[in-house]
Amino acid sequence: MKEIPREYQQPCDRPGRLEELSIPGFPDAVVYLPAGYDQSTNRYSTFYLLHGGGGDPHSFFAEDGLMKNQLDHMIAAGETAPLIVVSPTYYPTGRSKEGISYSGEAVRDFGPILVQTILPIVDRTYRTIPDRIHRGIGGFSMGAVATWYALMAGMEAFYWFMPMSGDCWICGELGGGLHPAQTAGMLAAVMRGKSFFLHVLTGGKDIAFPNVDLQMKAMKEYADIFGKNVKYTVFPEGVHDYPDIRRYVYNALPGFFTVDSEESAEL
Ligand code: FER
Repeated sequence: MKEIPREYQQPCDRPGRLEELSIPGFPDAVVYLPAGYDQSTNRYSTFYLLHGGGGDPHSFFAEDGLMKNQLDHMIAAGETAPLIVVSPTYYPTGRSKEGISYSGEAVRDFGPILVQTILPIVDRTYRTIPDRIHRGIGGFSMGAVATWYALMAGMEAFYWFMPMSGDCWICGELGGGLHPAQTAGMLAAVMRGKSFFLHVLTGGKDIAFPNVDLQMKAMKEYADIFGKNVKYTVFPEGVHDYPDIRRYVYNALPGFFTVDSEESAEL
């Protein structure tokens, strides 16, 4: 696991920009547009990045600028091709409830909403490449739980998946840890016969580690489905917080959107 170069914390001389995008029924999403977006007619891959429990679209794109500066530098250095990053929230406008069970319901409901409602809005508003080979999704903690739900609802819409420090709750709260075999079976049923790339990351000192790890061990049983197209990375010192998550994004994003158009024609 590589460290983020220190200078990536500072503003980049080839900066992208952030703007807000309205989504009916939800607070505005934050959208990262790469340097050159406004000066070109290029189309870009899109990565959906989902915040952790209790957070909002500004959790990743906070005023500290760290996530934005990191993306600017990664693109400027050619570590990842220029891309659009969309950070929506799975909490509807005016939510009154709090807590992990409510979050579990919110992320479950969000999977189909993201695929059916939000993707078309993004594809209408921005110069995306609107196919699954150029669409990825990842998130932190409850955002990882949301990523697994989006996968279950949207194998047709996404090719690239990056759940970070969160398990799949299709078999209930903390289900990846409590019901690993059933969870793996449900995922296998949905992903069988599909092309995809799944990079799961977490930390050895992360509160979600046991759940994620049990789920990943159970998924290994399906070697025909979860083979070379699945990567599982555990950062031994990693904890359940945004600084380590930014580091996972730094390490995993260069492996995304790497299938070229010739290959994708066969998929
Ligand atoms: C996990 C997945 C998500 C987990 C915790 C969460 C402890 C989220 C917690 C929260 O948002 O409070 O596997 O393990």
